[in-house]
Amino acid sequence: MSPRRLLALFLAGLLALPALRAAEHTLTLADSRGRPVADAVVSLHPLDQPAPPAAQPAPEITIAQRDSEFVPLVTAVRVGTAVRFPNEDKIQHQVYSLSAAKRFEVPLHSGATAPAIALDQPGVVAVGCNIHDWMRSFVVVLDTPWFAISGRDGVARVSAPPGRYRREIWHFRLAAPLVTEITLTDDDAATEAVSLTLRRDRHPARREPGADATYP
Ligand SMILES: [Cu+2]
Repeated sequence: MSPRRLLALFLAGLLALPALRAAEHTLTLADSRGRPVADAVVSLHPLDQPAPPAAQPAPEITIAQRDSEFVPLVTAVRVGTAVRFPNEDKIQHQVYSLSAAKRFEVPLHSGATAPAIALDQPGVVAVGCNIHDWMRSFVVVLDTPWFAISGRDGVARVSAPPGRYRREIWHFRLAAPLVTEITLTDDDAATEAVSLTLRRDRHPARREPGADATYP
């Protein structure tokens, strides 16, 4: 095939792609006192057309155990993603979840020997360690490719094709996800400020070895 014909085919292919347009949806998340809220998951669920199929083969992510903490604290993935739990510590951890979206228990393990867990249903998978009750991590499993996690500045930026969406904002300190219907347009450049009412974090705090709560 001649180079010119190849080029013509390539250009025709480009024109045939319908969903190259993307609108950018930017949110600034703050708590009721105006402080930025990090680790919120913003997801856009299309109302007018089905979400495009997920990538094959399904991607794999890792959540490390490092210095007796899970890293990262919050992850967002698409349904079908697999997660591994490499242990970077010298001590062992026993990773588990009791969440309806995925129940599992990884046996005591060291290094990268833990098997991959397939996240095959949408929902929030809360991960803990049976030995260290302060350790926790959240995996938000989504049936859409359009999502983002807010940074330390509280900003989350999602690119998606123009259209109508159900927007969900999840945070582990929200009593329930905040759900709104939105419409994205090509020239949507506005930043929306959203105030979140966060509950008190009642998770067990970490106690350092040798620390004594009676004598601070
Ligand atoms: Cu542990």
